[in-house]
Amino acid sequence: MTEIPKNHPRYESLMAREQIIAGVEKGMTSRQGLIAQGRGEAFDYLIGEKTIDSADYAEAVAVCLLLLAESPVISVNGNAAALSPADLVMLSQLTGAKLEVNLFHRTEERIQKIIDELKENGADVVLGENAEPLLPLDHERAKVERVGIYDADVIFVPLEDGDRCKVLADMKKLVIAVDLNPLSRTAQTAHVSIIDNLKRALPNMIDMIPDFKNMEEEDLWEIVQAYDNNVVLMDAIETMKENLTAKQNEVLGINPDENDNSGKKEKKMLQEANERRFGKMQRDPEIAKKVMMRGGDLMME
Ligand code: PTJ
Repeated sequence: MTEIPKNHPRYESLMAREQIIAGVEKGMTSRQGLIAQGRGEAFDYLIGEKTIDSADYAEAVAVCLLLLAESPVISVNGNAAALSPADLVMLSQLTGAKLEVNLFHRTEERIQKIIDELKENGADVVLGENAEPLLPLDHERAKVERVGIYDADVIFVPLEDGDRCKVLADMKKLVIAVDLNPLSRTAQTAHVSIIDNLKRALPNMIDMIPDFKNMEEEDLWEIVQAYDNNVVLMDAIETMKENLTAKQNEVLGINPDENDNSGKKEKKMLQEANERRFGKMQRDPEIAKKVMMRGGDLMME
């Protein structure tokens, strides 16, 4: 494992990478999981690498749902097991949700290794070994345990890959997804979409549990019923747009406060900034060619 200094500005993100790599080395996480992590990192960067208020709200609603459920299940894949094994076990113990390993790139060896990891982190029972193809899907995620995901009323699915989420929703189960990509099929299909990093979402949810545990069921239902997932998705997308605009302004040296409301000034400044950056290139076709070729090299690297 590469030693990451604690004061590195991207410490958390680099540590998560190391955890995923360790998961692959242990045989728990798939190699495809490395790619999924990279995709998550990109969206985390856009959201500002923090839990935004709407995600915090979705996390609270998720806790309420898990506490209200009669047979809640936490579905665990190779990435989740590598990133947050102890927190997954803790969430399961505090909400009474069962843990079930369910994999897209399923091998019995990986199932066993993930079960062992969760047990090493304090879990008593972990489902997944006795899975049958009970879901109407043409891939390995179809395999679930009858006493687990198949019979569950509320399912927590971190880092899902889309189509199972839809199948579960079609089976009238309530699905809580954790996915940093608000545009993914999972995020668009789940009933509660937590647009946050699993590594931040889980401890935050665990912290909230004591407060909600003391509440009456009807008050918990009230919170759940007032929830609108579209607002949460919209807020995440808006936040990403705002962060991108702020970055663009920073790069182009634009002070948005100086702009008039019509946006004309901003447009002109953008145009000027673009001319400054690309003007020389446009005037000199030879430089333009070189830059384009360099771009091609970069893309291939
Ligand atoms: O362990 P397996 O065999 O079940 O395979 C698991 C992976 C994750 C490889 C599989 O489910 C997969 O390919 O997933 P996708 O389609 O890449 O989707 C993963 C989603 O999770 C993407 O939308 C990522 O943005 C998101 N994501 C990645 N890391 C995190 C994350 N969301 C929250 N927290 C993260 N740390």
